[in-house]
Amino acid sequence: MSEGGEAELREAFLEHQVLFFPELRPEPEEHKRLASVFGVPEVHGSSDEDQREAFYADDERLVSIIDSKRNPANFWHTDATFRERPPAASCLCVRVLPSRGGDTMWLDTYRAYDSLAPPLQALADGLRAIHGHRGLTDQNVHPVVRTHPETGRRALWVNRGWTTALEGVDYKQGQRLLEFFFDVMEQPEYMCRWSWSVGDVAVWDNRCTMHYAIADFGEEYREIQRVILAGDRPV
Ligand SMILES: O=C(O)CCC(=O)C(=O)O
Ligand SMILES: [Fe+2]
Repeated sequence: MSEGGEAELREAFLEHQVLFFPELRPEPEEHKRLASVFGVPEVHGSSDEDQREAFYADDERLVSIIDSKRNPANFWHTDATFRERPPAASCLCVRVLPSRGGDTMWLDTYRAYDSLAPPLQALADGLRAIHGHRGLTDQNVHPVVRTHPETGRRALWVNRGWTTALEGVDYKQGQRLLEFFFDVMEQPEYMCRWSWSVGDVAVWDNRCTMHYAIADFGEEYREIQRVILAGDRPV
């Protein structure tokens, strides 16, 4: 791909937050190359910080192959926010599809922040949240409102999957506030849904989106190939 083409893709990525490449069917090396347009591939989490079991399609362990049945992601989340430096982006190809179902949804967390009245934005701006489940993943504290390092836009940045409490806030009060933020974020108006064909690739920005892998395909097999891209410490 030309340098101009890559710059255009990066621009579209920052503007649209999720990009789709229908039926690209990339081999692992091609997948890594495509993902590299959007950042620096990093090794998939080791099992002690991420429950997922994975096989690797390459020696560097940058391309993982994951069985969706054994590693469901049917909850709203942003990838590995329990890490100190969560992945900036993820690039996914669906290799095996069930006979029906298995769509994925994403939502725009900039719009969730923008929807808050100024006093509620100020409340969110002042809070920090704890991410991760002790014994299962790392634990780290991140701001509830994240400023995107490239666009400068602010996004609500808590998720049902990994955010467990608010720092320095009474536990019960914190749970109510988190529920409020999740409700603000999880609006159909902010969502898109992709019905996969085999070989489709999606790349999304973890700094301003959440996603949900719909687990509606019973006992059927579904397999994904995935590359994650290194990220900054959220500010
Ligand atoms: O399988 C999917 O559609 C998405 C799974 C997921 O959450 C991920 O790969 O980060
Ligand atoms: Fe995910």
